[in-house]
Amino acid sequence: MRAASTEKNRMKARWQWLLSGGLGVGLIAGFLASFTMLALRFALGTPSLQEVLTDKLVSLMSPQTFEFLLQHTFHLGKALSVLGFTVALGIGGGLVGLAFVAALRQRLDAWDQKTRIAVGFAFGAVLWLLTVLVLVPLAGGGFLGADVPGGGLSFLFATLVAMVLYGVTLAWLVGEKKPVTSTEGALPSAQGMSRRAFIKRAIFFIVVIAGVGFGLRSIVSGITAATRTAKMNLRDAGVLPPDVTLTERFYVVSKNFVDPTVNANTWRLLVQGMVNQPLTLTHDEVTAMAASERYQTLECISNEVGGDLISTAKWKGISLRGLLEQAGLKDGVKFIAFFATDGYSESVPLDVAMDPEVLLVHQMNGEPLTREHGFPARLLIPGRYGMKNPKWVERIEAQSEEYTGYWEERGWDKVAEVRTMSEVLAPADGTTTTAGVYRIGGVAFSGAKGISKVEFSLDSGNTWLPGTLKLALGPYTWVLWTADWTPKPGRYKLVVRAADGKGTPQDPTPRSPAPSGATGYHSINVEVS
Ligand SMILES: Nc1nc2c(c(=O)[nH]1)N[C@H]1C(S)=C(S)[C@@H](COP(=O)(O)O)O[C@H]1N2
Ligand SMILES: [Mo]
Repeated sequence: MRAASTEKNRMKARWQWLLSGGLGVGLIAGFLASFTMLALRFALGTPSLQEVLTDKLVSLMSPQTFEFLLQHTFHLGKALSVLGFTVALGIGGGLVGLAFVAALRQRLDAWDQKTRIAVGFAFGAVLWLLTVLVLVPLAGGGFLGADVPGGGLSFLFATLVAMVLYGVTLAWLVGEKKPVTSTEGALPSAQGMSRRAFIKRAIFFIVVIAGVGFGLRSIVSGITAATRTAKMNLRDAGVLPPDVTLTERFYVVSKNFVDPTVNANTWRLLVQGMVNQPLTLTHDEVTAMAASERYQTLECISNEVGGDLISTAKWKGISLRGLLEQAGLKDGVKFIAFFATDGYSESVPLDVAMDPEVLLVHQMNGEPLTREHGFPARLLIPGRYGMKNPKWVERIEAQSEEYTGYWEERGWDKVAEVRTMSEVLAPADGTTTTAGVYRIGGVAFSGAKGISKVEFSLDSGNTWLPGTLKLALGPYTWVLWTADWTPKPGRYKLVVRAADGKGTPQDPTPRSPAPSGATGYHSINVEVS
């Protein structure tokens, strides 16, 4: 009877130990490792495993889902996904810890601390190999992280540090939590702790605090940056925007959790592939080349009807054609591909690339490009949606085959020609005012096709009146339109439509942005009392 209950208690103790010793310790080690991975992301500038996994998640989304997220919480979504994977890796660490202890239970008791730490080190190294040989390739990061943008050795190093930290912490803490079966197995008392043991502990706690602290900091800064972009007030409600958008109010779209910070001193522009003379240009060389300046509007292909992912700037840069001619194209070149620091890529057929109007720009509104708009250089192509204008360009490659770019691979239109659009921005949708004289207006854009006409309707599209067009700043910019309106009291649905330079009317069929850009007329509701 007594023996049976002792046996029961021992079983219970074992299970408790397994849970607290395996799962609990695994969770501590797991979270420590995943936070450390994030912390190293900022120290080394290499994307974390969490970002590689987030990229995979983004690439699995249909253009529709992606488009939906972009309109709502994409910027925050990327940060939340990184946070989610951080938690998932921590929990994964807990489960692996449980398995580790269950498998090695007997032996763990026999090993001394040194042996356990050595085993933990080896275990961490095995987990690292599994990560870079299996998990990362499955997540699209390539064998040994070869395709992790800006990754390379620092990515391997960061993941190795995190995994070894995990293994060692796990094996070490498991020993500390050995079940107390007799007095000799009890935890050493504080006075009994040797100087060396104390120092080891102190070092461990410093690592924990640094790892978790910096990891938390990077999550907070990622989320703060994301929230800032998501909340960016791109334009003032109810007023006509200026012809040229201030750089700080120019819309920002990127696939990244953290955008690359490129060092101008070490940056090189490579022109390679099927060329006679590959080029390697420094930042000084690129900015010293003959440049041209022009105004151009960019619009994201994900911009909804009436959306604000559209802005205009004055850009300055060098001719892509000039670069390609300097390198000398070989026979058989059909496509020019562009590769960016963040792993983004794009391509255009040769004839498009040879259009003398295609620029590699390094200035925006009279200043060097800002980081979020692609410092030090980005492509500027007339008539195409934003996605065809890669930022942070570092390599241009002449190829004989069609190359599928980042968003095209995820289902978006490979030509991505801007569809004619128009918006009514003044007054704001849902405005209630009193009778008076109003100037209404908005913008119209067709990429490189020009705008010949904007019309608006005050009666849901039954009758149309001409808007007045302001002279465009250039052939590739939006056009501001206005009209004077002296309404009588009532409810109005204001609708707008445009026609391109050839008079081709804007497509009235409502279509969401994915996969080739939104169509349909923009309208707003106004009440005049
Ligand atoms: N390297 C790189 N270039 C990129 C992207 C990106 O994620 N990475 N996003 C593209 C998309 S979808 C758009 S709409 C434009 C946005 O440019 P902007 O942020 O300067 O407005 O950049 C394009 N170029
Ligand atoms: Mo975009």
